[in-house]
Amino acid sequence: MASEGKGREQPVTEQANPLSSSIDIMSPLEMVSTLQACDAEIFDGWQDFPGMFDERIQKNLDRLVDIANPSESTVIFSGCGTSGRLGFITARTFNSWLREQGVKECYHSIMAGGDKALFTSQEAVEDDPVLGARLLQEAAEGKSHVLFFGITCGLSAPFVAGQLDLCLQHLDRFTPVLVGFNPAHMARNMPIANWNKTFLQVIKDLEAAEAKGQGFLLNPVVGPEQITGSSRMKSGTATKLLLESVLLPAHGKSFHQVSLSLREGGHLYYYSAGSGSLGIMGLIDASECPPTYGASLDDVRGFLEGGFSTLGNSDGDLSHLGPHFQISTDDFTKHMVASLSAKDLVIFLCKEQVCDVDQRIMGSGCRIACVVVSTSQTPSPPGDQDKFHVVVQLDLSSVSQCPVISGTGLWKWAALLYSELAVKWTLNAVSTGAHILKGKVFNNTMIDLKPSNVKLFHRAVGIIQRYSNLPVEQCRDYLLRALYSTDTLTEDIQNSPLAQHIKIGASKLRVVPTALLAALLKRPIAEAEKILQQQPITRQAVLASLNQQ
Ligand code: S6P
Repeated sequence: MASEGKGREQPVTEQANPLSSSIDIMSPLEMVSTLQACDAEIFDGWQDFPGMFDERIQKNLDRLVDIANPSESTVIFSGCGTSGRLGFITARTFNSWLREQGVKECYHSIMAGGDKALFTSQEAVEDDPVLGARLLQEAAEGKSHVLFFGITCGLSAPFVAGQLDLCLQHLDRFTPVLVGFNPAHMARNMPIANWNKTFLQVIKDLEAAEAKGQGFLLNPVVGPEQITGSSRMKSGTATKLLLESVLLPAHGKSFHQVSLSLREGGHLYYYSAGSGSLGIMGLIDASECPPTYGASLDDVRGFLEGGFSTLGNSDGDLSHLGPHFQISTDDFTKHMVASLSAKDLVIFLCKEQVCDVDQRIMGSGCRIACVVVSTSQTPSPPGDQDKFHVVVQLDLSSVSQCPVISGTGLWKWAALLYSELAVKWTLNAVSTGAHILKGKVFNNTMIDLKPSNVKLFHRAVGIIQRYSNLPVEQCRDYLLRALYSTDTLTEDIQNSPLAQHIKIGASKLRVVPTALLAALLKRPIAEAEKILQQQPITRQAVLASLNQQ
């Protein structure tokens, strides 16, 4: 069976970053500097690969600024997981800008898995190229020209491949842009179920279109992630920067303006107090924790003042789908406050000054922190900071001096985008640190991922292989044994389609650590499960087991 990267170079987005190889044993302060050092590679580049400032990338950005004329074109963003969410928030922000100018909205976003995937991960949809193409076709209906941004950090999502392929078949109507962070030759070259092309083949067609100015590949290399494969981090940031690097000047031209809580079994809540899209960054960050760290839907959650009406999603209020779709701060007060305990941490996201805190939250004994983003040059009164255990001030006022954005009217929007980025960095650091402290990371690899789609299944096999050095077939067997909690892989299991394994992988806990431990110790699965029950911190369990051998 083919495996991710077998016989080929590992894509950069799947490699381990040498700078963070000891992040699992760092102090929180060291963790933050390590996250920062890795983030610096977004701008400084990585090895000899073409980075953000590469001539081809810059030329493509310039061309796209010309094409993305908001009064003339329709712009559609699409992606899976973080990539889809960042497309959503970009469309949302730039549509409000257009509304404010009295111009018809031109931005749309497609999120694999629909609106509910904005804050609960729906990983399996990522593998469906036919669905991707169908949704794009529907979104593009009646439009004469569509500028399509397909976002897939790993150059791997079949959902996006299907859409790019549709565009490439109809270059008279579509201009496809692929946003991702691997060199083209590292794109995934594995057969895609129910389809006749690999991602690499689609990229070859896109490169041919690029040569004729009919398509674009925006794929600067920004180096491996802080936590291996966690593309929500650097790749997510770079996605946001690339999209905004096109749209901010395009708009300017058109309008002539220029975890400790988690470790103790508690919860982390982001509470957005009137901070609009900053609260959406909280929802996005929270939604990433289940697929990235195998966290439960309750571990990290985001709440937004105004709920769905602030979110502005196309399907409207989804709160009837269940408690995890109840996302307003009113829902938080109604349903969550009663169960808050001293183990929980509530982080308030505020603009300009710290916000008021409901007495019931204060009285619950939970820990409260505040992230305040200020962009104004006239500082607001600080507010009552004493009630918070920690206040993090993100002062962005000096960015307004930057000559590129000092023109009339542009600063307001640039300030919003910078604020979102600053909040993204801060919350990514908080949730990453919390999960490291909870023991989800070994060296800088998240080993407790859920094998819930094809990419994650192969990544799981790769993790077991990296640390056990066993042949890939044996690693796959260990993964199956852990998935089915058995040491006997019957013909039935062996012959089941990958989709069946993935279905189980979506709900089962600690599959990869169990498989890895069993592989390292050559012990039965039941024994590995027992060891991990006694010592849930994965590195300690692995090291203790190795020491005892
Ligand atoms: C990654 C995140 C995932 C990815 C999704 C899309 O930290 O958990 O949800 O965003 O799998 O990946 P890609 O490579 O197509 O952008």
